[in-house]
Amino acid sequence: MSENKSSGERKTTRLRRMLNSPRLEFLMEAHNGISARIVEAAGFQGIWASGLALSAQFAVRDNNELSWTQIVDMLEFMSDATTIPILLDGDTGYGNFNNMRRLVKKLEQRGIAGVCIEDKIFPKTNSFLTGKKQPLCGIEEFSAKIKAGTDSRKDEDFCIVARIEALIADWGMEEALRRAEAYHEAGADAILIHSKKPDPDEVLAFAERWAGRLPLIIVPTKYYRTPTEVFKRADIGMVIWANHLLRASVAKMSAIAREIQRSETLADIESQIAPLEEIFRLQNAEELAEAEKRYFSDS
Ligand code: SPV
Ligand code: MG
Repeated sequence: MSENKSSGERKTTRLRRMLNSPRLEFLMEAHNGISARIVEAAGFQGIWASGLALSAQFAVRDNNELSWTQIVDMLEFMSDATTIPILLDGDTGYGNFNNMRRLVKKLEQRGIAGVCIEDKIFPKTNSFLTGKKQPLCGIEEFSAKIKAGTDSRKDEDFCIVARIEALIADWGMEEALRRAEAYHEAGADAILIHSKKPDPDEVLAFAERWAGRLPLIIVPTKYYRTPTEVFKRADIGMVIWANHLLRASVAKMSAIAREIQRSETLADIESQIAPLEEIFRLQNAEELAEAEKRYFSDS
């Protein structure tokens, strides 16, 4: 089990505490070791290991093209690089109840604090990709997947979040609420209600009818103009900023690559990028320098 060295509290317990806190809490997306470290350094208390961002940084699609073990391997780097909890965007659990059981076991071994699974069908498609209407998993089958997950965790604070795609898939509010009720019953620790609308109306309507029966998580990627105060008033428990470091890095990398290609010199861009010292700092080079003093007698 993974402990935070400074507080002694397990990462799982920390995430659970965030979910149950009366304050609005925030998770920021990360997709590799260095971005995870940047999230913690910025002051965030938790990390969203985004399926979209993890896929994109390997330049593959958010359609389960990445194998689940490739994801778990990257998560290990992210967890090693940080002391704050990581909630994995676990897509559909990468299969049925049995795959879910194995996923939970492996995530616990790698120090991950929780997993969010969505009620779509493997292989999934990103919720914001337009195209054919997305099918949903049956309520009973998905509830069993949640139960299999909770039954197989060794650490009772490992969090299992149920993500409802009924609004995304245009199945309506009543279906979304029916599903939330069933997933609560199955033992989920929180509900993530997702929406692709440019305003928060349906998420707020859901929150009002859900009435705090379990902590509610939202992902305001599409309704990004909504002031955070609105989420606080609606008693939302957690906001996930789901893909913003990936998008920031793509924008900046593209601009710098174009600039160097055009100008054939580094003279104009040095001041626009992170100094090398910042990279060494993020790699914790200092710790190795200290260790060398301890272990190399001639240094
Ligand atoms: C992700 O970050 O991969 C998510 C959130 O699942 S979304 O892309 O908004 O569906
Ligand atoms: Mg995802």
